Amino acid sequence: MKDSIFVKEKEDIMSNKLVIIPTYNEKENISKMIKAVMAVGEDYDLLVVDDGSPDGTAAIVRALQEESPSRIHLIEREGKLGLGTAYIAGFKYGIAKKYDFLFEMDADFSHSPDDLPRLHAALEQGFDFSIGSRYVRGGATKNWPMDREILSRGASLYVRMTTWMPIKDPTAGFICYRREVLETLDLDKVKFVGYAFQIEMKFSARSLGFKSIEVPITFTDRVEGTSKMSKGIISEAILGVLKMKIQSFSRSYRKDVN
Ligand SMILES: Nc1nc2c(ncn2[C@@H]2O[C@H](COP(=O)(O)OP(=O)(O)OP(=O)(O)O)[C@@H](O)[C@H]2O)c(=O)[nH]1
Ligand SMILES: [Mg+2]
Repeated sequence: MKDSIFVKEKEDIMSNKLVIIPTYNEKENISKMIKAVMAVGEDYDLLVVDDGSPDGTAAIVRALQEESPSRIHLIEREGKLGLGTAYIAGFKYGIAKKYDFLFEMDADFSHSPDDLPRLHAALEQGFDFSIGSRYVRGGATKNWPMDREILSRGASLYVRMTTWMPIKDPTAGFICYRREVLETLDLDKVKFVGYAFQIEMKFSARSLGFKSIEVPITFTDRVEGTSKMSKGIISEAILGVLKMKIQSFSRSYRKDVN
């Protein structure tokens, strides 16, 4: 009898949330980040998707995994395959393990792990995915150079005009999804790898009728490590987003169910 009560309690505290963090050369940030996510609550597990970082990021994750093997997960890929495909690999992992809520978050502390519960709480009001947003009332950017802020705001305006999405921060990469959204979407058809990946995910989910909400966050420029932002990522977005909108009139985003 005592045993069965114990088993029940264990089930109750089992994690139903998975925070997915893609990494490429984040040795300065990753252990602090893992500890910060672990401290958010027992119901938060973490999955790092590392692309063979030459700086040994994965080895740091493996060492910390020994302390909490059931809560820290790691996918190691051969080389730098891009943020978009890293998240797709993470989503598939989280779906297979039946996590109810899956988060996207950067490793560089631009997104604060302390905001994870607020992103989750927004879904309890009936939304399907929540977006940590810099550009709604209460949101902000901290320590961002003027040129980055202009680029980001310009990109947001361009995306809103092109896609007609009523989202103030369409390139945001701090998200909480209900599992159902990612199960319904055809993840194998997601095309973009960089900035545009974030836009495509929101656009596809909304095209399938899923409801989103923006939650104000303060986005802080990375203090440690180096940015992976490139010109290629920006040019992919400019024409790509326009093409995405045109193609959306004649395609489905739903995964085929046989
Ligand atoms: N697995 C994987 N992770 C990546 C790749 N490119 C970037 N990342 C990670 O994705 C997250 C966001 O990348 P950042 O370099 O911070 O890019 P950014 O936020 O657009 O640029 P900054 O604002 O300059 O930091 C970080 O955790 C990176 O380590 C990639 O090709 N593969
Ligand atoms: Mg960053």
